[in-house]
Amino acid sequence: MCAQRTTPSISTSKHGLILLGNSGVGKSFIGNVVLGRDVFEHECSSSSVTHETEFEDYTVGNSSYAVFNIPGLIEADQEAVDRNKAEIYKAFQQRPNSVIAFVFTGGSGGRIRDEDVIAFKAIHAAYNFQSDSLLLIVNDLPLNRSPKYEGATAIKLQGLVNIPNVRICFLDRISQTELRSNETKGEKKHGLDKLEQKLAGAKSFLKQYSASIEKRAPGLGKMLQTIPQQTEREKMRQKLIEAIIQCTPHPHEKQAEIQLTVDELKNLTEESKKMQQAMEQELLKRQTDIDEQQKKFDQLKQELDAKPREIHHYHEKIVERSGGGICTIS
Ligand SMILES: Nc1nc2c(ncn2[C@@H]2O[C@H](COP(=O)(O)OP(=O)(O)O)[C@@H](O)[C@H]2O)c(=O)[nH]1
Ligand SMILES: [Mg+2]
Repeated sequence: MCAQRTTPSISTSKHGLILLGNSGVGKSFIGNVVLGRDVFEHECSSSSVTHETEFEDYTVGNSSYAVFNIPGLIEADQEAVDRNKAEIYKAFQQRPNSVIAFVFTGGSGGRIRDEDVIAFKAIHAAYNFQSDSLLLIVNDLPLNRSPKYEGATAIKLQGLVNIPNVRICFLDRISQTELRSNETKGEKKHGLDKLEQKLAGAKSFLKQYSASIEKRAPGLGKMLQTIPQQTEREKMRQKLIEAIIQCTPHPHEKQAEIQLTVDELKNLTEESKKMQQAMEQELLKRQTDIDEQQKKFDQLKQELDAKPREIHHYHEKIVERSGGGICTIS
């Protein structure tokens, strides 16, 4: 049985956001951040928390799209791997027309893990992802990483997955206190998130208030305006949604079964290690490319930091994109 958060009879979504990746990389957590509420169970454990494919509709006005929470792929025993494959197939059957976000963990000091590359390649070989509808996410990155980390890793990942110019989104590690949403788990809301509505109202009030203060006490009003800081989660959500709306959902048809057996893992890992070493060597010769890529990521970060937007801006933007956007109902 496929567990579904949104009852199919209620679901209005035709498109989906399918979050893939190994167990523990942060898929459920990222799904919750995108949805703006804690719907999916996420936990730190050696065995995976998500065993069955489930989805939750994210509604924007009259339109919605399904955010999928799927088990990881690689596990210690073959039976579990095969069960996971079946759960992955279910998501593609339910919403073939989707954006695919594949999550790598950056939690091991920013290093790209071989098992993540292996899982990506196995699923990619079965579905032949188009770069337009694909987003790679590197999650849980240490804040003290090298200033050229994104530039170098973007080039490395493109080489490892063999997809030139694939979209990549790098996510900072969120502090423990912000891992849970302020919302009660499972609480379902419609339209704008209540919390965001309140925040938007408070921000707008503060803007007017600080403008009037600024007239009387120059400097003080400006200071007041900068007080409502975005939380780490809000920043993460903004970055994620910015990246997701750049993607266009494409129909995905299974071209072949996902080929992955536990017995093959050792050899595949050796192969991946060799490839990573070769990429490291290549990176030494590509400093100019790394700098160029890094500039793009720094620029994006600056833009997001300078202009934090409320999430309803994206709702408008997504609705505006009718015809090609992820949330469009045709
Ligand atoms: N501190 C921290 N923990 C994270 C972050 N992203 C994910 N996690 C944790 O990593 C663990 C696995 O996440 P989960 O979403 O369950 O992974 P999944 O198996 O891919 O769905 C959970 O304990 C998350 O709270 C992050 O940015 N910061
Ligand atoms: Mg999960």
